[in-house]
Amino acid sequence: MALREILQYPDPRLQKVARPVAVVDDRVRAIVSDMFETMYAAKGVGLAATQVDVHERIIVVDTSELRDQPMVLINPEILERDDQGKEWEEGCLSLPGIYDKVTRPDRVRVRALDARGESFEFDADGLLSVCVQHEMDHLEGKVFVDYLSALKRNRIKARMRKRQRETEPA
Ligand code: K1U
Ligand code: ZN
Repeated sequence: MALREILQYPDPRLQKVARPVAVVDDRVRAIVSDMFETMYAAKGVGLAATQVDVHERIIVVDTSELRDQPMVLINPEILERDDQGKEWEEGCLSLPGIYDKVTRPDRVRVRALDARGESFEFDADGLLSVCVQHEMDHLEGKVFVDYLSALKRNRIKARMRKRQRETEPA
């Protein structure tokens, strides 16, 4: 297992659309294992492969209180979504310390492959639903600030760039 670097917004690699995983093999399971290590170390509740510069459709999630319910979603699809939207305060490991409200469908039904390559389905609501939708956006090259106004997004971009300049090695 290894920690991987999390790309920071506005890195253009966060805009890449991820390709489907053709075979769930040991190579994919090694990526999954590194993603869990990286997500838990960063104290996140989810992570998309895009964020660690792997452009394949892989997500890891653990929204449990005890951080003991890891979920792997490979080639995830949303089968059904609620008509009703709900507003949540979102964060992102690619934008540390930045939070804002985003409205998304409250409940979704999801189909994905697990780490053995077997298909499974589940219904999600609450934080799990928000997190899965947020991670699936990453696989499409989208980050939560893309839902905000251009004014807010440009301010966030400037703040992130300033922060990156200040922490750059001399
Ligand atoms: O994609 C990511 O960067 C992970 C992200 C997932 C997420 C959390 C909450 C709403 C939407 C998406 C995070 O883990 S953000 C940081 C975090 O640890 C957290 C945020 C809210 C609740 C619980 C944890
Ligand atoms: Zn994110």
